[in-house]
Amino acid sequence: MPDPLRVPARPEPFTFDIATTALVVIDMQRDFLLPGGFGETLGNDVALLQQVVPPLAELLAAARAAGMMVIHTREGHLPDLSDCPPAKLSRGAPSMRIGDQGALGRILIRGEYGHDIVDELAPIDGEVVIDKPGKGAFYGTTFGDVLVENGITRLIVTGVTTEVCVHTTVREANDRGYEALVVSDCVGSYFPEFQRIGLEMIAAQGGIFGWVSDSASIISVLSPEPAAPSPQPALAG
Ligand code: TIU
Repeated sequence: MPDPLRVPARPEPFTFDIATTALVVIDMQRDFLLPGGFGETLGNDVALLQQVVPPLAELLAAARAAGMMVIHTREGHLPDLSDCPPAKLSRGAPSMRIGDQGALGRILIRGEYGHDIVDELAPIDGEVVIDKPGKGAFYGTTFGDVLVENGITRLIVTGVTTEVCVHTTVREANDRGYEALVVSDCVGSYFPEFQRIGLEMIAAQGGIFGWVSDSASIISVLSPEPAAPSPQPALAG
């Protein structure tokens, strides 16, 4: 068994093994990131979420290269909305409701163009995609079973939005005994103050429900610089 990897993090370093850790990519869907989707119908500026894509693409590449399990989630509903509670359907004053026809297809409906993950972070063969009706990845899904079946005990959590689906999933994970590291530049919020405070809330009180680090710190332990080659002795000639 190799020594665990150790990442600088708040409130203290986070240690993990590649074999028992999953990179979780939450809801990086067109519906949240692109104009015309669910996020914009709620009145949000989606540009703030798009900043997450480049660092997350780099972290995803490093996790794949290291052989770490990758799990994507997508928030959305069945076409007949039978899995969408009235409280969710009627909440707030969006310009369009879940299920309405928008520029990217029916808003937040499984199988529609807007419901799928942005091209830059598209799942590859062998990666798990969990469709979830709620904000948390555990509620109404097989996510917990997938973690158990694969011997996963620690999660590196990315995606959107920090204070909604990321927080809900990390809190659910913490209550189930998983240790979760949230990657500050690979999670995003429509509200800069929620991004800052949302991350502080996780790491405060001794890491009350998780750890916080950044993608550069994690990539540097997943893909350490190769050791400089030792000088070759000159061949006698
Ligand atoms: N609106 C908002 O901030 N988030 C959501 O509705 N879902 C997720 O966070 N994925």
